[in-house]
Amino acid sequence: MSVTPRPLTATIDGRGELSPATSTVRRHVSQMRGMYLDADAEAAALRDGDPLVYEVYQYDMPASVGELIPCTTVLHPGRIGEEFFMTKGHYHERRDRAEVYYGLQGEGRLVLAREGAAEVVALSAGTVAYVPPFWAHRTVNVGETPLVFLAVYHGDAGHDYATIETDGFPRVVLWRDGAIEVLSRDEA
Ligand code: PAN
Ligand code: ZN
Repeated sequence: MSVTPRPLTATIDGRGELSPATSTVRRHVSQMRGMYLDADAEAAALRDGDPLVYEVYQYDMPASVGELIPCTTVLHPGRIGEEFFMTKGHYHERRDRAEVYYGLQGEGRLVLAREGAAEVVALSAGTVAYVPPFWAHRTVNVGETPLVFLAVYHGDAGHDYATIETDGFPRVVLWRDGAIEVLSRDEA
């Protein structure tokens, strides 16, 4: 039985942690096996202490259409080979559910994909980014400090990671020849 939520306020501290939160996710390289282009660099990172890539602090709400779920992501700086640290990325299980991101700290990119189309937009402190219905989304930290953002999405959206684990994203964001490069995955 779902519980009707009460009004809530929460705060986001200086490192991006939402408090109170009812669930926390911490993803290390080992939880993203196969998602980075460079398998040797991934293996080296796993041998070298399996670094923490990102953390998510969420205040869970009932999984129903009228609800909104607030959460923050702290995406650490780093790379696997040339490829910047990134989130796994997902479609919403209910594909027609949109989402809003609000950048709080750091310098990143939001990679969006839908049916072969792809867009990569900048996400930094002060950016409001709209993830439209039906678009897969992943964030990438292209800076040297944590990328922190607030996300708000529908209670019943759900997360489909399996499609991304199989298909990947059509764009990759790399540090190559001293510059941030966005390339088609096939030409990287
Ligand atoms: C975000 C993401 C969060 C972590 O809150 O869930 O940044 O990324 P992954 O879920 O892809 O691991 C969001 O888009 N929620 O719907
Ligand atoms: Zn989402």
